[in-house]
This record gives sequence, structure tokens and C-alpha cells, in this order.
Amino acid sequence: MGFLPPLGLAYLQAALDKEGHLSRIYDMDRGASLADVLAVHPDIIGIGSASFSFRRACSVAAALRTQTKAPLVLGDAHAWVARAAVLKDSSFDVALVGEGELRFPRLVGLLGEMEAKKIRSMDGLIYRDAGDIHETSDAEYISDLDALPYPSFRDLQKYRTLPGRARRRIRWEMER
Ligand code: B12
Repeated sequence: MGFLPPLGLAYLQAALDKEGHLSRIYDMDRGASLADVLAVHPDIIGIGSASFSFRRACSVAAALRTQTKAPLVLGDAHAWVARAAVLKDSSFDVALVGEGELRFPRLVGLLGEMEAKKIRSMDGLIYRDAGDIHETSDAEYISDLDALPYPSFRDLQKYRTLPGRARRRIRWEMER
């Protein structure tokens, strides 16, 4: 269980907001359940996982797969390091390797067109096609981080104390 809010998800939600996609963050380390996720009838489900939590992420994906046809997308550290291996023997349909602020909203925009021929045009993706696992070209890094929208913490209220402490620290530094 992390003690700081998952910053990557906060950035992704802000990016999805900017492109007009509705999204919710469900934090299974903070009491969210599969039933909570399924209750909103998601069109696409993204799961972020580090390597140490990948087995658990696979169990969650397998359980979701029995109850929804929504595409299951893996992101975060384990997809970066393990690449194509993350789709082998897992229920994930796609893995997004690298930064997600520009490409995850694009992927969501391809909803209903998740066929391989559409998503192969995007960089930094691992996907299945006719039973085989494919990888597109390496993802470009985002060149202008300042242009990204400020992260959204609206679904991460249970972590609220730590950003407050960080802000005080900045003010303390400025006052010295
Ligand atoms: C800050 C940080 C921490 C902080 C805060 C983590 C937090 N909750 O925010 C603290 C100090 C708590 C921490 C702890 C640990 N950390 Co740490 N941490 C980092 C660090 C330096 C930056 C992460 C970050 O905030 N990046 C900025 C955000 C915006 O980027 P991001 O998280 O990568 O998210 C982007 C993409 O990954 C993607 N994405 C993310 N999630 C998702 C989900 C979906 C669905 C999709 C499509 C995309 C996507 O899009 C996001 C936006 O571009 C990384 C190294 C790095 N440079 O990435 C290591 C790193 C993530 N940590 C790592 C490790 C091992 C740990 C610890 C296990 C260390 C330990 N032994 O205790 C613990 C685990 C704590 C826990 N239970 O979660 C490893 C993970 C390695 C791995 N293969 O899994 C990393 C990669 C460092 C490394 N190179 O080894 N960590």
C-alpha cells in the first residue's frame, strides 16, 4: 500500500478530463472493490501495476474478464520493464508502455475499434492479433511537461494530508 497518492493515475485522469473522457480512479489499496468498478459499466479499464504487484493485477484482470467485455489495459512500471511478457498468460488486451498522458486518451478514443489494425498505428503499445503478441515502436517521451494539465486528485481524497505537507514544505523553503 503506497502512502503517497498514485501520481501517474492523477496525471492520466487530468489528461482524460482534457479530452472530454469520463473517468474514475478506484484504488484497491484504499478499499475499492471489483464491484465498485463494474457498477459504473466502464467502456475501458486501465490497471496500473509495478512489478511487485503484477500477480495481483493479473488476478484482478482475470476476475474482471469473467464479468465484462471492456478492454483491459495494463500501464505503469511493470509494462515498461517486462514488455510483451505482460500479455502472455494474462487477461490484459493491451499494455501501454511509457508515459500515458497523450496516448491513453488516444487509446480510449479508439474505443470500439480496438482491432489490431487501428491500434498498431500508436507507438508504445503491446497488443494481441490473431493469438500473437505484437509490440509497436518505442514511445516518444513527452517533450513539454509544463503543457500537461495539473494532476487530478478528486478520486484520491483519502491521501489528502500528504500533498498538504508538501505544499507547506515549499512555502517554508521560499520563506527562508
Ligand atoms: C516517486 C516514487 C516513489 C514514491 C511515491 C510513489 C507514489 N505512490 O506516487 C515512494 C517513495 C512512496 C515509492 C515507493 C516505492 N517504490 Co517507487 N518510485 C517513484 C518514482 C521515482 C517516480 C514515480 C512517479 O511518480 N512518476 C511520475 C508519474 C507521473 O509517472 P508514472 O507513475 O510512471 O505514471 C506514468 C506512466 O507509468 C503511465 N501509467 C501509470 N499508471 C498507469 C495506469 C494505466 C492504466 C496506464 C495506461 C498508464 C499508466 O502513465 C503515467 C503518466 O505518464 C519511480 C521511478 C520513476 N522515475 O518512474 C519509482 C518506482 C516506481 N518505484 C519503484 C519501487 C520498487 C518502489 C518500492 C517497492 C521501493 C521499496 N523497496 O519500498 C516502493 C513501493 C511503494 C508502494 N507500495 O507503492 C520502482 C518500480 C519497479 C518495478 N519494476 O515495478 C520504480 C520504477 C523505481 C525503479 N526504477 O526501480 N516510490
